[in-house]
Amino acid sequence: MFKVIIAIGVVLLVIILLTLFRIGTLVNVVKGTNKEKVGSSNKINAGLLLLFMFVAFGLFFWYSIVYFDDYTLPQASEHASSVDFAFWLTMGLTGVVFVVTNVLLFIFSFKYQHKEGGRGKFYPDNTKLEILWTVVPAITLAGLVLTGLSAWNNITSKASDDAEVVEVMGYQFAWGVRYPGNKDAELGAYDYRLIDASNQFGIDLTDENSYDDFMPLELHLPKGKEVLMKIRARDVIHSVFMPHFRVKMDAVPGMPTHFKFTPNKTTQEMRDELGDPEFDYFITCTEICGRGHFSMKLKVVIEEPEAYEAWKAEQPTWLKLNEDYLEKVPAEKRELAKIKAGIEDNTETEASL
Ligand SMILES: [Cu+2]
Repeated sequence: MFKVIIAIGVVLLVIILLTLFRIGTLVNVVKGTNKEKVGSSNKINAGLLLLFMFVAFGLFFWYSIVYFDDYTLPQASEHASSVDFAFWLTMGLTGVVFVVTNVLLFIFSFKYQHKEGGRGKFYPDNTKLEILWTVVPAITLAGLVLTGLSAWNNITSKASDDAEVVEVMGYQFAWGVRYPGNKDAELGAYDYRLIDASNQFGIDLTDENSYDDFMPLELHLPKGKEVLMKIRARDVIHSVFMPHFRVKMDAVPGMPTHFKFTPNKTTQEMRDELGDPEFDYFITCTEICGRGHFSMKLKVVIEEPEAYEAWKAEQPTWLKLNEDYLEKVPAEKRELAKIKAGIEDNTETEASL
């Protein structure tokens, strides 16, 4: 409330100053003392532009320094350094150009403000200069694009055959994850028309690969192993953001995307590094997707491969937790489904599989 009052006060003050200024100008006109071609507002504007430069750059540097740690989180994946390199190279080059051009912009607008009797210099063209300011940015930008492209290819190229596959789905307002299961390494087929309150992934139960799929409430991944994250969205556009892994990819309904990366620090190692025993990795949503956008956060656990395998083996399949969906499995596949889903603890049948 207090802030609103201050804001209203500032606005009123500006209006009063402007009104006083207008009155002053009108008085001059009436008195006939206003002989200048360009009024004093020209000088004031030039001064205000200079003032704006100091205030804006002050805020720019202040913000960059205060929040520096928030956008330079410690890295936790193998490709993170290539992303950071592309980021800082771009930031460095564009940052320098941004500061130099803007300082000149405001200084020139002050220095070359209108003066009585001042004359402009006629300088129509300079071919050498034009070639220089075309070629240098062209080469620089091509370099930036190539650095970015190489980092992009690194994360979107085909994953190796033994990569850990996990599916992440964004919906209003949470993340769901699906694993291919312990009996086969394939994610089952899906169809958005099969989505209902329990079958949130639209799993197609005519596909044998779906019987052992499981959907835990946390995302677990092994350290040091390539992960292929298959990403989709159920309703609107979301975006997977795992800042420590430098993973960021849009989740678009009807257009599956993917991201390949290798985590290289377990949750415990990161806790030790940060000296924070409470620390957890997370996936968050970085695309404003509606009222509950802020709550789209899912815990990510990175473990040593042995611990990861043990965790995986313990996960109950989705079909086991939703046994009534067995009736959607074609009759001839029902026995197989029960075995793969771990519904019947029948080691004999399992062995004969
Ligand atoms: Cu979202």
